Amino acid sequence: MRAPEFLRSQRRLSARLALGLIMAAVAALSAWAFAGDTGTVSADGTVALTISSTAPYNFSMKNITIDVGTTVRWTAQTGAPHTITSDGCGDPRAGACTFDSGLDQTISSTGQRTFYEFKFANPGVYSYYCRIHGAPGGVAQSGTITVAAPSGATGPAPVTALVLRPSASIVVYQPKEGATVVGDKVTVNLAVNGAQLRAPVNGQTNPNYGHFNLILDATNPDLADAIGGPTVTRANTNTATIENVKPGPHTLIAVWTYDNNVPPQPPITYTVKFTTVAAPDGGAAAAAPPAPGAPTSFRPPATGDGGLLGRGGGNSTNLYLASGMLLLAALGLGYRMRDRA
Ligand SMILES: [Cu+2]
Repeated sequence: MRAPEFLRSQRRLSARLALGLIMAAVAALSAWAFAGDTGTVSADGTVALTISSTAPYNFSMKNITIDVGTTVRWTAQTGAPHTITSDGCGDPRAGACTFDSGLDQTISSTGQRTFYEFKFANPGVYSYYCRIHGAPGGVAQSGTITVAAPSGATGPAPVTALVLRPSASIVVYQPKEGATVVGDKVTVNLAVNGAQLRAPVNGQTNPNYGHFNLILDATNPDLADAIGGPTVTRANTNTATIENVKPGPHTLIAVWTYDNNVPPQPPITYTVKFTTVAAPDGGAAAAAPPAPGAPTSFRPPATGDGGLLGRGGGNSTNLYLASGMLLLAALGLGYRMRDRA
């Protein structure tokens, strides 16, 4: 007998978390192996960094080591807006908010500020990121400035992405794994546990908030790239509809992102494989409401300690399930009556 769906989800999540831990450890080690680039210090004691001209944006040197008293200048190459923000400004767990160019006047080659500079007067390891394209902990557009004291001492290593990662998990209830969906519209029901859903907010990486990004049949293995691509459906509610889905097998990856649309690392995802078939009349709009006889597997998202992954009591889950089915039945009836009118 197969384990209940929520148990299998948990196992998948555990396996991913274990893999994520290993990946994060390797990433942390390689980041430190590459630290030590000294850049080019000009006569006036300034190190120049540029920001790549095309997405995915990043800094010309992610990890550099400089002497106390050196000024670092970041210069934009294109009109794309960026910020230079120390990790603690986005997540207090990462430490002090030492510098932040801010969102109100971003760094861009066509804006009023084409560069940002900061003089590092104290030894330490300063991790920073772009509020728009990165997140604290070395996620996406980010870097580290190691400022060495004359003795060579630098201080403790920065807080990693894994430590700062939101403690959220997500689950897709519909379509179910292996389901067949009739029509070219796919209704997706999903939920998050351990964080709150809200509309995207520019520049925010609060670990307690975020939204879903639904990627259908991703061709780009880089999730962060895929999120910026054409196959993504963004959702800040528990239901989303993907339209114009061609008949055939599909893979849906739901990705949880920070408010600024950047996925934490390792990513928080849930994957479902399903198949769509054309509606009998060849028409387009057969999927919502569900066609007669189609499986109506829908469970409304539990909230708070109800738990999405079986942490809560089974009875309340069944109640939710029953009320959800009733709600769907009522909706279906409503649609049918409306159709007759
Ligand atoms: Cu940026």
